[in-house]
Amino acid sequence: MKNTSPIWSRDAAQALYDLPLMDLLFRAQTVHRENFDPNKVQTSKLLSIKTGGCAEDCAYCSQSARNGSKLSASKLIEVQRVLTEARKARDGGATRFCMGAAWREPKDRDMDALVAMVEGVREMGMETCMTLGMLDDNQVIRLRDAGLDYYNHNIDTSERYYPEVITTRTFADRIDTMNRVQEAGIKVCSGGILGMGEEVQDRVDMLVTLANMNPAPDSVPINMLMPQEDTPLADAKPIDPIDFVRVIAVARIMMPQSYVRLSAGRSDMSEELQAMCFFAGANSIFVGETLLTAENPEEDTDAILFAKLGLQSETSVEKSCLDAAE
Ligand code: SAM
Ligand code: DTB
Ligand code: SF4
Repeated sequence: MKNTSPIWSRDAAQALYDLPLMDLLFRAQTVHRENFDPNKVQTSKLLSIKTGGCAEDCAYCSQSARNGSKLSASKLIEVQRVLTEARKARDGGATRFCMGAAWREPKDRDMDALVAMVEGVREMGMETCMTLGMLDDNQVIRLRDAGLDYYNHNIDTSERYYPEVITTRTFADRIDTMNRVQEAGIKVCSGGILGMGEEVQDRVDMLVTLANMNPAPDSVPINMLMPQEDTPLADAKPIDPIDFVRVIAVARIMMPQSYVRLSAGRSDMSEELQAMCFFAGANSIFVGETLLTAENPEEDTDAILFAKLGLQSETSVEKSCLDAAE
């Protein structure tokens, strides 16, 4: 069965993190080659379908109403607008379309529109992903029946550090929604953010939690904090880039069959750092010049990087061949 792997202990995970970098990278690249084509990168496009005014107090987020950010709150956007953006993303080569909403949880009155978005994007031949906050059983079933492929719900950090970052929900709330989604047969996308003032132990613990899910998430986004003005983490000390690479490599080794996504923060990363992340086993990125509200490299910049590194975007056909081979 996919992504079933041994239970990882903290000590074993920490021992990987502490390896000499060359040994860690060699192991990660070896595991990567056993499971994926090392020159292919999956590409996803994000769209914010409801921006700002969020009731949660995530200390990193520009969209929290509690952070006093200047970002104004929007309503859920029209289904047709979503489908227009999805078509553009598909024509630009993205294979997965991720729709994100700044909600604590969706309201039942929004469900018909969300279902129509999933159905419409699927009809275009793209994989669908949503990230809408917490979900109850009914909402999970409706999204599953509409054909939702992935649900993104990040644990963001360790259980220990979680209350330092978010107080309006608990780590356990997060795990509950992930279990509900997984039990309904939707694939889970879950990862976290580095550079929020956490200790190395928190990064390791976060990976242990993810790797020990049964199965591990199919997709693991690793975000580098993009400091947002007017948020409590606006002046957080940036993570050392080599430590960032270590986390990617450890994630690759602990979750050999998951897509590890080099997510937010690429616009502030050098080509060399991104290349090292790909070597460490990252094999997915967000494409397009905006994430949800923050910037991302322009398409031309990514095209130049891919050409320099000899990387290619994974096509939907290749993805379905990989799935069929399992
Ligand atoms: N509201 C939903 C939720 O929190 O689950 C979905 C949207 S939320 C913006 C999705 C994820 O984006 C967060 O869990 C976090 O990991 C990431 N994120 C948000 N702001 C970020 C920032 N400033 N830098 C890096 N990652 C960020
Ligand atoms: C994830 O882990 N990163 C994406 C996606 N999942 C939804 C979001 C990144 C957001 C970066 C900040 C912004 O655009 O506001
Ligand atoms: Fe809201 Fe999600 Fe931002 Fe937290 S991360 S404030 S839940 S939009």
